[in-house]
Amino acid sequence: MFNTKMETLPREEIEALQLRRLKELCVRVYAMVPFYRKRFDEAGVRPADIRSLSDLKLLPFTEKQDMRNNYPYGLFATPRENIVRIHASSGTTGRATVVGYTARDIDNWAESVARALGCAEINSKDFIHVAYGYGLFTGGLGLHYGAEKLGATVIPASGGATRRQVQLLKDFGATALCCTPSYALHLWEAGQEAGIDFTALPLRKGIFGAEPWTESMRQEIERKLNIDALNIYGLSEVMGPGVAMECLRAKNGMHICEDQFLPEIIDPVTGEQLPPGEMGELVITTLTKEGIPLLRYRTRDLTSLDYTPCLCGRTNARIGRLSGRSDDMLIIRGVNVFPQQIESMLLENEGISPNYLIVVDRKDNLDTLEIQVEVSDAFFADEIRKLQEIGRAHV
Ligand code: DLL
Repeated sequence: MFNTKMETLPREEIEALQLRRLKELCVRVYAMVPFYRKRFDEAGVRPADIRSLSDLKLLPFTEKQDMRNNYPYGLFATPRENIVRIHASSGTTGRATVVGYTARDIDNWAESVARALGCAEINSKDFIHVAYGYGLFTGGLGLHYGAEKLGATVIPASGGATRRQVQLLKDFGATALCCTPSYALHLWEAGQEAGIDFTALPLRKGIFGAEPWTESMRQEIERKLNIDALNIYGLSEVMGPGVAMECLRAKNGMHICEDQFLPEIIDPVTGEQLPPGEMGELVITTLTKEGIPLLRYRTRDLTSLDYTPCLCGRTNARIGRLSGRSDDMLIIRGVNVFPQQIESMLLENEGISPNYLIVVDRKDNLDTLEIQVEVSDAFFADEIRKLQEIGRAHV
């Protein structure tokens, strides 16, 4: 297992560490990020007012929109030359949320992913097939660096080319698979077509996340692939995968890396903190990040916090399986999609009315998204004009 110390600290020690890091964080963002200085000043709070973890509620929230308003680098808390990596997640109108990592951020991230893999009882002897996309999305590179940190062997397959992936799983003998849960089932189906029997492969564990999934889907994956299927959570704004991870022992909630991420659950309407066990919106404060630290980031993910002892011996709090979002974001094949993105594309086309229907379905275990639109006469006139022009061009 990896760095069990941080995973098994007594509660008073975790909280003492969190408080020390929270105080430092407030001082740093107040000094380095004009956005936060303004927010502190507006709320009449000074970094020195944070004397206990319960003072967290005095601090302002950060929202996805704040990141967009400060696109691309406005929330960075360190000079740009210290940033060694950029990731981004999709935005509504072309403005992505951009995150920058210092070398230490990358190292801390790798450590939290290595710990996540440790939760799955994966070790340096494992062969880890990473089929999350590599690129601006944090899934591929996040799992990659974590697996390397653990000393395991990484197979950086990335997304797509499904038939080939199935062949690689067989030929390279991966023992662990990292991808979205729906893609795991899609791989299984491709295996069926190619005559590759997953139950005969050395594959034993799956690290699945980046999209919502259910207990019954877990059972289906475990049965079809003959593996243990475990839930991993994360979001690019906060870091990427590895913010929380389920342990193999209990398979009951995802342990948060509490030395790096301070969790709260709030009522999404009033913003009030809710007690452990109550369902609400997950809010995370990053305790170690240098590139783009975030105070009380509203994830919009709905879950609850559990501080009761876990069978595995880890003392870190757990979040339950995510049960939806408090906004209207959709996750299609692991990609975050906002209806507003679709709307702004539609509005660019003359003759298409702003009334539309988004139909989300799942076919062959892959999400599909269909957009039904209303078109006006202008659209047809345009189309006919275009056809006439094309016709003329061909004469
Ligand atoms: O999806 C990071 C990630 C990569 C997590 C690989 C796990 C594995 P984003 O693209 O920023 O980052 O999307 C983050 O995805 O706010 C949730 O709504 C959703 N999500 C992530 N993990 C889970 C999960 C990555 N285990 C958004 N269950 C989050 C349900 C999840 N939803």
